[in-house]
Amino acid sequence: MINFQEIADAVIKGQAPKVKELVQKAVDEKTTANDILQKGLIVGMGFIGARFKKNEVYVPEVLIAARAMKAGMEILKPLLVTAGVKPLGVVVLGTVKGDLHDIGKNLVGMMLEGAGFKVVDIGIDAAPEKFINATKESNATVIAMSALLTTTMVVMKSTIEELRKAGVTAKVMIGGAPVTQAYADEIGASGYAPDAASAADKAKELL
Ligand code: B1M
Repeated sequence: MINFQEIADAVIKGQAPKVKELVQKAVDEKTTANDILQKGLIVGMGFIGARFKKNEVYVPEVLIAARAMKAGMEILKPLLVTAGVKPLGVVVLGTVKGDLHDIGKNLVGMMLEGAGFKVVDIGIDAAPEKFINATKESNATVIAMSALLTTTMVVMKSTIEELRKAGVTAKVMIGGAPVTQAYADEIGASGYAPDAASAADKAKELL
C-alpha cells in the first residue's frame, strides 16, 4: 500500500535514492503519476518551501530537497506526458540582460517546478528578445525575471516595455535582492516575491 507521506518525507530529507525507490514502487503498484506528484513530491517540496520562507531551513536544504524531487520526476515525467497531465502553467524564467547571477533564479525555478509549473529557463544575461521568443514559443502565461544588481534591476523596466511592444501579454513577476514591491509597482510588473518559495505562491496567484 502506497504511503504518500513517506515520499514527501524523503523529499524533505533530501533522500534522492529513497525518493526514486518509493516512486518506482508506487508506479509498480499502479498508483497514478499525478497522485504521486501531487500527494507526495509536491507536498514534500511545499513543506520545504514554507520552512525556507520562515528561515527555518536554508539554501542547501532546498537544493538537496529539489534534487530528491528531481529524482522522482525523472520516473514520473514520461508517465505524466503519456497520461496527458497538464502542468499548472508555464513560466518563462530568466536573469535579465547584463546580470550573471543565477543561484536565486535557479532556486525560484526549483520551487516553481516543485509547485507543479513547467519552467522554461532561459538562463542568465537574457535579452528582451529572449524573453519575448521563449514566451511566444511556450505560450507561457507568466514571466519571472531575476536581477541581483542595482545596475541591472533597471533592465527589468525596459524588458517589460519591449515585451509589451512585441504584443506579449503574459503577467510579469520580478525578484532578486535589490528589488522591492514598490519597484514592481513603479515599472508595471504584476507581481513581486521576496524569496523563492513566495515566488511559487505569487505565480499561482497570477495564473
Ligand atoms: Co555578485 N554581487 N557580482 N557575484 N554576488 C552581489 C549581488 C553583491 C550584493 C555583492 C556585494 O557587493 N556585497 C553585489 C551587488 C551590489 C549591487 O548592485 N547593489 C555584487 C556585485 C557588485 C557583483 C559584480 C559587479 C562584481 C564585480 O565583478 N565587480 C559581478 C557582476 C557580474 C554580473 O552579473 N554582470 C558579480 C559577480 C558575481 C559572481 C559571478 C562571482 C557570483 C554569481 C555566481 C552565480 O550566480 N552563478 C556572485 C555572487 C555569488 C554574489 C553574492 C555573494 C551571492 C548572490 C547569491 O547567489 N545569493 C552576492 C552578495 C550576497 O547576496 N550576499 C553578490 C544567494 C541567493 C539564494 O540569493 O540571489 O538573492 P538571491 O536570491 C534570493 C532572492 O533574492 C529571491 O529568491 C532567492 C532565494 O530565496 N529571488 C527571487 C531571486 N530572484 C528572484 C526572482 C523572483 C522572485 C524571487 O521572481 C521572478
